[in-house]
Amino acid sequence: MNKTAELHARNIHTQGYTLFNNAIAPGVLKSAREAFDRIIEDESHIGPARGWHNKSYKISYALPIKDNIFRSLCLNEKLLQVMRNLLGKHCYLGALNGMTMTPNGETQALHIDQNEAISPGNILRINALHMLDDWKKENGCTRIIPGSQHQAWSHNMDMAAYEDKSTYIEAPAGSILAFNAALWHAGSSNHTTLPRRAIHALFMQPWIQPQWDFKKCFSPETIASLSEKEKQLFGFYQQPGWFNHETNELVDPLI
Ligand SMILES: O=C(O)CCC(=O)C(=O)O
Repeated sequence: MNKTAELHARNIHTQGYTLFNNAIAPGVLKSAREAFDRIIEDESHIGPARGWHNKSYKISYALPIKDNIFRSLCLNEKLLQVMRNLLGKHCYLGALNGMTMTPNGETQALHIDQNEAISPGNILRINALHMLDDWKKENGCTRIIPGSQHQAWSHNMDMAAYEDKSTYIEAPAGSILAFNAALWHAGSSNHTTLPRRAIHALFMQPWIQPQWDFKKCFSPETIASLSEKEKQLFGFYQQPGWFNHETNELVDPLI
């Protein structure tokens, strides 16, 4: 890894997060915004009833099956080398969702993005939030509590009591905020008239179950068009090793 990648990895170990600047090419940013807006609009007839559109945000799940731009968005070597360093070379994307904080919406409570309440010293998952807009406190940027990935978390805690420790992550569109999924964080209330958009790319260690089994999500036609890199990224090879009784060979799909 180069020095910059090492610094990102160290930041995630120590403070729980890091920020990549200028990480999304302008053309990709434009296409991702257009595709995301269209998808949110297309789902507006089902979003509220399913809880995807609520008082604080609108969310859309499994984006790579809805537009091809989300197949390539995370094939970003600068990000991937840090993910592989921290999660292992066979790490993969277990979810790729989009979220926008609704104008004049409510704030989210501080939380973590995994079921394991504490995994001291271990990084199981990293959420890489791709910013499609300039992020400011005013438009509901993510807030985090630096170092909180080392503390136990529970649904019963009064999270409002920790708000004074939070840092608002302000950064220009095209940046990526990557954080240990055990870091306490939340989307904040958006006080502007425009949505605040982000694509959440959840990287995980190879032995962890994904949120989405992309092998099942993609159509056979799309699977036929995926590159090897895309298949690896979307977890097509994540399965336990097995013993082939016909050839008496051990088969490890990850090698
Ligand atoms: O988009 C954000 O600001 C963070 C949202 C979040 O933390 C979540 O939905 O789990």
